[in-house]
Amino acid sequence: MGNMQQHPQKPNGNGAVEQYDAIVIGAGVSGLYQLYKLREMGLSVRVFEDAGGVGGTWYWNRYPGCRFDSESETYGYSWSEELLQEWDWKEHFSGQPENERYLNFVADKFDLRKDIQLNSRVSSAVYDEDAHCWEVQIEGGQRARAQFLIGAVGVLSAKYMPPFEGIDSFKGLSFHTSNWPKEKVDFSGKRVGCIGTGATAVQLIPHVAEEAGHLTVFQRTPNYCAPCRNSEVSPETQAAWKARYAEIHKRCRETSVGFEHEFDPRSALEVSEEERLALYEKLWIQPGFTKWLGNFYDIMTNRAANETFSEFVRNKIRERVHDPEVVEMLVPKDHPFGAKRIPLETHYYEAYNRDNVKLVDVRKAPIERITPKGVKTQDAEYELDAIIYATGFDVVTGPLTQIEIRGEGGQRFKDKWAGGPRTHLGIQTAGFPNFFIAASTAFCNYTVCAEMIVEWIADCIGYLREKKLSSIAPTQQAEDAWVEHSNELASYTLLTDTDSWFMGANIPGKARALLLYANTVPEYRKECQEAAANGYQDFVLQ
Ligand code: N01
Repeated sequence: MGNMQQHPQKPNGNGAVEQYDAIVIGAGVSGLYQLYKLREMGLSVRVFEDAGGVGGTWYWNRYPGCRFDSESETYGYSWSEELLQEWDWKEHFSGQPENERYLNFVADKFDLRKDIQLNSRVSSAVYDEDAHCWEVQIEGGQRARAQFLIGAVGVLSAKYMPPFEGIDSFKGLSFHTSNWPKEKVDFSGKRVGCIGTGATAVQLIPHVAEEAGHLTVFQRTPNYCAPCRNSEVSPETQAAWKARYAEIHKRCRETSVGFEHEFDPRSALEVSEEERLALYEKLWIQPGFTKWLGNFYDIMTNRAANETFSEFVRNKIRERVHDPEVVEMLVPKDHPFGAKRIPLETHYYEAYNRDNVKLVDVRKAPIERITPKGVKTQDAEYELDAIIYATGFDVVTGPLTQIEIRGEGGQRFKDKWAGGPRTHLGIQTAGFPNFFIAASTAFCNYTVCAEMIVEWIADCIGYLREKKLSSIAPTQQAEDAWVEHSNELASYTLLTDTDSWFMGANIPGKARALLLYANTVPEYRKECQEAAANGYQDFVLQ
């Protein structure tokens, strides 16, 4: 797994301030490509990465069953034909170990490690208005300066731990899924509790159920989980992908959400019930997000249309779980299908047919505290040897607001974003010149949009250098207009009236705002391209 020796070592903190053209925070999917792009343009670049290895999400989330929900051939980078031809995906929905290997392979192939400093958490970044550059401080005291600062910290990287009383008093083992140990955790014979039933828990639960002596799942809200239908990639399929990668990527750039799937342009309500059900059955047996993203377009915009599919999925769940009481606990009734992220599952519902698995409704009887012995809800105490917190993330805003970022006039990024993300194009924010956010916040197959954003940033930096300009930041008007436009688009969907991490509603006290951009990928790309093609009119250039 990669050669740690090739990474620059962290200095002890007393040395001189290092100087680079660009500093990238994070060596995940976006950060690695951003480094490659900027270095290709001749910039000196330093990546600071908190983790002990590259990979971002695929470094931290090592829990059993972790895999991506995108088809492998569409999730991998599209920007190097050589890479596409050299890398073989083993599974249609590739698992964490393979994804981490892939990103390490990329780091080695493109000799990226020499510019990535691991175990280096950025604690602050302060803009120097006179010099038009950023000064970054690493925990431990090291300092570095660069004209350009790129936050490639991902959207799902700041873990959320509910503030249960007594967490530290638990005598057994505790894990958060996004900070899972590298060594295999042995649950055999143990009494394990899992708090949460989001996409992460849905992947993990069947594996832990098989291994543990007993598993108690603490569920607050059931989800509409759809079958992943993962399988191994045959040599023939591999060869076929390699022959048509250009076509696959072109398709992903043209569809609404960056997958090969595309919504059906018909309304669910304009066809006969027979025709509707026939499509639902056809979608159901296909792998991946087809059931969501290949469905009638208005299941995401019209409650009545949505209900036809929501009920179809509820019935699919009812068919798979034996105990009628458990079934009713697992069937979602409080939100429409797709208004929360759909978890893809393999044997998830069957886990609840096992004798060693118990589902506990913590909406009815909430968790009161963690005790030395286990989990205490309002009506019982569950004695456990291990607790797994599959409790999610402080999404989109968390990864950036936990860094002390200060822009023009010393203004704090954290204060600016207290009411929700404020950007132009999702990439820059007014008052923070030369600071770019290289993370995809669109509803999109992650890599597809991330690549587009990384390239936009690289082109923008290229433009500044060519024109001998020292800084760029969006105008306040452009930012206000973008926020308004994003909110308007969101209001046309069913996303805004459901509590989910999409709305920041998973974190008590977090401002309610749609954290993702609800436009189609082609429209979003067009908006970004136009912003550059018109000479960055919506930006202040100095
Ligand atoms: O997090 P979540 P996640 N008491 O926020 C529960 C991506 N992902 O890590 O729903 C009791 O969805 C909470 O309950 P509720 C994907 O985008 C991708 O599962 O708020 N329970 C919920 O059940 C995904 O959407 C892949 O009522 C509490 C759970 O914890 C995103 O990551 C794979 C609680 C948190 O679910 C996040 O998924 C996996 C409390 N106090 C994940 N607080 C891939 O495909 C929270 N919960 C790559």
